[in-house]
Amino acid sequence: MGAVGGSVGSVASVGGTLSEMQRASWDQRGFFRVDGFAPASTCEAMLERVTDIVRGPQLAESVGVKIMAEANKAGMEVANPEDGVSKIFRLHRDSVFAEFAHSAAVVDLVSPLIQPDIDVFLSQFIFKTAGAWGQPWHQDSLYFPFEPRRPVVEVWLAVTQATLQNGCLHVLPGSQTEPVHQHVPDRRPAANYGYFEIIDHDMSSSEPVLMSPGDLLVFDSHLMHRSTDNESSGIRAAMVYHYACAGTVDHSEEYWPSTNDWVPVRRGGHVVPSSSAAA
Ligand SMILES: O=C(O)CCC(=O)C(=O)O
Repeated sequence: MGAVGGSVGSVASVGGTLSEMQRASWDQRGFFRVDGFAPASTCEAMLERVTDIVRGPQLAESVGVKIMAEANKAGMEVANPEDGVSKIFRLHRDSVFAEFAHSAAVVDLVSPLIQPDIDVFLSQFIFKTAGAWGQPWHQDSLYFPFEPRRPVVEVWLAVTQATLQNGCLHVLPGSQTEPVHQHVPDRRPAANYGYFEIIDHDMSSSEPVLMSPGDLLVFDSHLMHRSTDNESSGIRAAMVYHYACAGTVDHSEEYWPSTNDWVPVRRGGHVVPSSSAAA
């Protein structure tokens, strides 16, 4: 199937069915990747749009985003507003971000993992500019006090290259079978908002996930993962979405106010177009 913007991923799905490789990786390792999923033009459009949003307070307000500052740069003078930003939440009703979230290519990948009807409830653009902190070992379900708790699926799009030096993701294959472990607050002084860390598990068999712009990682909300600090001089950007069952009861508001925003992407076996979902 044509992926977002028309490019063809190396193991892209057809009609909501995972390939054997994808299914085996999902079942055994808790994730799968689709290299070359999105064209360069999609990544460039996302970076351009989010940069406009960060630089334009009125635009940011009209889109309704929530902006999280990069704590490791607090008080520092930065050349551009985005250099001091860690993440931007609530982008999935906006332009290129909505188009991606509702694209048949993405919904097809998520459909075999969540049945029957699906919402996208969380989106984040992670800037991770030079010097930004990584996010310590965690399971996403820590952040999701939902009924039912699962399934929740993350879709992580590399907007730029993700390397060991600039702070790629690392995953612990097989850890999706674990319950949600105890997390302690990120032990770095003045760590980023909401960062918690697993310290009671052996992570020695973890693997780095090196990615090129347009590559996609799809993973389970119990998979243990982290990212390291950006020690390069460039940006390591990613666009992240979370999907769950329509009708999920969400108790997040008291913990993470104004972060989630439930929007239908699949109903009755069909993709819900972004324009009608956002209306
Ligand atoms: O991309 C990163 O640096 C961290 C992302 C992450 O942990 C997540 O998307 O759950």
